[in-house]
Amino acid sequence: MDSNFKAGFVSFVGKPNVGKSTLLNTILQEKVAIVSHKPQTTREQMQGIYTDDNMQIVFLDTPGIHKHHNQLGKLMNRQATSATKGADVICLLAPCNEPISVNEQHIIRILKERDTPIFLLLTKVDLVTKVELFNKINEWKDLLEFKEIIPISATKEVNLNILLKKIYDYLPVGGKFFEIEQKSNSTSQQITKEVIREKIIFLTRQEVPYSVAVVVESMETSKNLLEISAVIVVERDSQKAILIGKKGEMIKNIGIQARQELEKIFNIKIMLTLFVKVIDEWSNNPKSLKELGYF
Ligand SMILES: Nc1nc2c(ncn2[C@@H]2O[C@H](COP(=O)(O)OP(=O)(O)OP(=O)(O)O)[C@@H](O)[C@H]2O)c(=O)[nH]1
Ligand SMILES: [Mg+2]
Repeated sequence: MDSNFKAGFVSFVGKPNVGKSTLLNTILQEKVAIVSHKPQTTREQMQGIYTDDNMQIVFLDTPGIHKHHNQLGKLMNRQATSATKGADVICLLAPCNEPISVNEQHIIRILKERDTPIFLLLTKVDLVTKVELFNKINEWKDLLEFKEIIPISATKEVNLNILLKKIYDYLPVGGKFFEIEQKSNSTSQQITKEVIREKIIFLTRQEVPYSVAVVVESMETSKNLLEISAVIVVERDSQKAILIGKKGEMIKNIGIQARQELEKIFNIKIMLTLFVKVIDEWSNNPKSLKELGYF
């Protein structure tokens, strides 16, 4: 093994919608996490693995920390907070184009208790002027003892190499945890569930995405066909009606878009069957949360 090779864990934390999952996908040059313009897209901690000749970084993408109003939100926050423990570097992501929020003040209080090196990544730098960026850095710089403050843009790929170089400096020397070609720790069931959920987030409005859980019931390959059966769980009959849509148009579209993306990911022809089921208040019921795979 090269004696300078380094490997370690880097957590992305921040309020919802700041670009944590987008940054992960861009660094890995592969979509390992779903992304949307709506907050609270990521629900569970997930790992994305970056490997080059000098290092392996296991990134932990986390749900955005927010003021929760149900049991699911509480679990999401717990997932995000636990990702700050055991990391070699914590990256706090905050958007350049928004004022510091109550959620962020809460995150700062949590991070003050950690003795891990913390980087501040000021995201979406493509949306602000130099003066606005300068003011934003001033607003943030004394709130925590940041080892680095790096303005980035995931969509315009600004400063991502600098970020990787700075992370390298803080990683311990050691061998890799995963094979070079492995980019995530997600199972095919998890990928399927997330792709279906992503299509629902894009195709439906208002509160529906927040009341949706997806359970993959079976995945079976026969000859050259992967047959997937999944249940979309919502909380109310009215949401079920929205998901099915007029003459079943909505559920059909969700199915088509999810199938097309999954065929690309798994590189096989897919038959996807979707069912919709109502479980009252599942997002606020610990027993239902467990049954739906949220621990
Ligand atoms: N302009 C601009 N938009 C970005 C950038 N990075 C992310 N976005 C957009 O910001 C939105 C949120 O991105 P996500 O990656 O889902 O954010 P997140 O922090 O993972 O959000 P949660 O999972 O809800 O906590 C999406 O619409 C992205 O396209 C960026 O560098 N520039
Ligand atoms: Mg996310």
